[in-house]
Amino acid sequence: MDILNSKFLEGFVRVTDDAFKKGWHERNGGNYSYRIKCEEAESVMDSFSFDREFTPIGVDVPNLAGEYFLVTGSGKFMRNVILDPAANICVIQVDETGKNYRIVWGLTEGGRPTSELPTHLMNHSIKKELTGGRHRVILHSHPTNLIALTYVLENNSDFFTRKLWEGSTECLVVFPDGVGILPWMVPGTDEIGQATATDMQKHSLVLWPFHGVFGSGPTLDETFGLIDTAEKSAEVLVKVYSMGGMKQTITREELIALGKRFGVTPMQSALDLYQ
Ligand code: 2HA
Ligand code: ZN
Repeated sequence: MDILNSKFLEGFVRVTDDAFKKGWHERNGGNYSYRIKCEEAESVMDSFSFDREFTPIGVDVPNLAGEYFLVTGSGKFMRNVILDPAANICVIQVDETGKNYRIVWGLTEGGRPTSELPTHLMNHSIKKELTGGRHRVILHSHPTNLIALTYVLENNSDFFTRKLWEGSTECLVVFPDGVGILPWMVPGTDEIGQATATDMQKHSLVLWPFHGVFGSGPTLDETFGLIDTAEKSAEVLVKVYSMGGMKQTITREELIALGKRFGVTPMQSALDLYQ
């Protein structure tokens, strides 16, 4: 089958377009990757060509050896993906050592995979291991309200998590493991990739202050929904702080009751921060 007719590519393109329309992807902002299932890769193998050289990833991801990923292109605009997927995204294959990759499909007008490839692959590596292979998606976007909050709220994982849980009742259920937050760092480097991957061991959402967010999940829908839910809460919080701040909120006891009702274990240090 031509990869352009595959369900997984169609799903990937739909999410890039939805996210652009949400206002998360100005210019070339943001980058997405999907770890393709074996049977999906096999079904579109005719579309791949294996004549390019492998190039270094910059990091070692031995547990991703041989895997195929659908990845957005460096410098490509998310809004153009739907118009011409083959020119704006690519499939890469990781080699047998987990140190190198090559493009096997896409970027028909030239280019490289996203500048954040080291962060994407390190996050895939960690999440594949931690979830027994369940997580397949890493999304990096620039949602306005989450970014705005990083200028105003204390940049601390417990505090940020607690406020986002308070910003909408569904949040604790959708991300009980809370959000991680890094110090400001230069994007596109192995260092920020390593720091993000370390936080991804505890959370499925990691904020980059004054920049954006990384989300991890099992499917494109789940991961898009995760970021969308956090961003919705951030929008409520921005409005609340703009109106003079909280006069009342969801209490610690109520958050605990939510966790019990929906069978999730909320991040303890965020619950214990205050009453
Ligand atoms: O793709 O978002 O972090 C551009 C970026 C870099
Ligand atoms: Zn970015």
